[in-house]
Amino acid sequence: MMKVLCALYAVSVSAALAVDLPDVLKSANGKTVDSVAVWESARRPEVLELFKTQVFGRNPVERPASLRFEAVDAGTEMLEGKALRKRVNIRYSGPGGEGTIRLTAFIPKAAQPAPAFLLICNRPEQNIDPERNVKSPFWPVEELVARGYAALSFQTGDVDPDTFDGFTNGVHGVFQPDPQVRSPEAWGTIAAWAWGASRIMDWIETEPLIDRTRVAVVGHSRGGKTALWCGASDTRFALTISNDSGCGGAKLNRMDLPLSEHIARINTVFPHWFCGNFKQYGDNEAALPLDQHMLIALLAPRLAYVASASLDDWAGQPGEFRSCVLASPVWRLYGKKGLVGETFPAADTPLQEGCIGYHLRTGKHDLALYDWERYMDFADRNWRRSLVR
Ligand code: GTR
Repeated sequence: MMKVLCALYAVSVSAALAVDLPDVLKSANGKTVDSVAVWESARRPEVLELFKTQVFGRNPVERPASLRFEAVDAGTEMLEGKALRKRVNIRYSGPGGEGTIRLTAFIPKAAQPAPAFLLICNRPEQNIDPERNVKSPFWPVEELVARGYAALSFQTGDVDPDTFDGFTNGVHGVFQPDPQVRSPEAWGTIAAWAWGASRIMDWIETEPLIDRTRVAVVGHSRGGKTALWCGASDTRFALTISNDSGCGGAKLNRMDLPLSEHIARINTVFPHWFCGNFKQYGDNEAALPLDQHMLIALLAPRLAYVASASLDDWAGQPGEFRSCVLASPVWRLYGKKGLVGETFPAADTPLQEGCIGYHLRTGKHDLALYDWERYMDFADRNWRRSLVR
């Protein structure tokens, strides 16, 4: 019986793999991209534009002239003196009003300027408790600091509420106050959250205690989709980490994984996450001029990491893995290795040799300490850090 089931699984995975996917190294004009110069001058901008116009939407503004940083806590010793905590209100205004992103940063004393992990927090605020009364594995500040990393986080709801409000609230309302004139290419909520992470990078660039050249952006699930778009559209992030990001994140849209989320469903349940144009691809994946491996390819030649969880079929784990394999040729153009390992790995055996890391954690849809530990291992390895333990 077991053998039959395994055989059936193998058949269904190989059937799911036999899909016709757009080639990341073939331009819309049919030309094969065979050099970094052509990738950077032509194909990469073309792919980035496709994700802007067809998936996440176009931002009306990048760094607004009105952006300012207000120190709420200019530096308090925390974690028994091992870290300095800073809190900053990142404020901006536009034609429709103003907004504030509240940033918390714990910077280790032992390693300054410190490399950093910025968490896009899509879970309730107690997960990122600045006082450390609540210690959630979702943001393990103590462990990050112990390994010499600064831990930064902000709440997605500060940038834009996670509800379909007709794009009147949050940063949408600040910069595009009239939703009546919204184009099908206008930014959705995921793009807005990614924009918020970029504004934090604007602050990092002013902070001498953080090494701006070694900053990772991390997100889980809807936050993972956001991290990928953030890293793709803002090349200041040296490492982009997608944890269980699934549909609209790392998972291939065309791979037929019946237990996983599909475009039609995500657009119905979360009509505010993507741009208007993305709606046309529900139950019509074949019409997409892209697939999600091309989103990961936009991170090259920087570092990328995709993680899945064994019980998280909804995120389509083999589709998340396969995207990493199919994005890898872009790293090879640079003479680097993308993902090292073409076979879907067993649980808890991370693949970390190339510039793309991948692991499948045993367990459910979550951002767990195991995930963070592997992300830090990958950063240690690539940033050639002696372990500060
Ligand atoms: C689910 C959604 C997923 C994922 C998840 C989450 O309901 O279908 O795409 O983003 O939420 O964010 O936890």
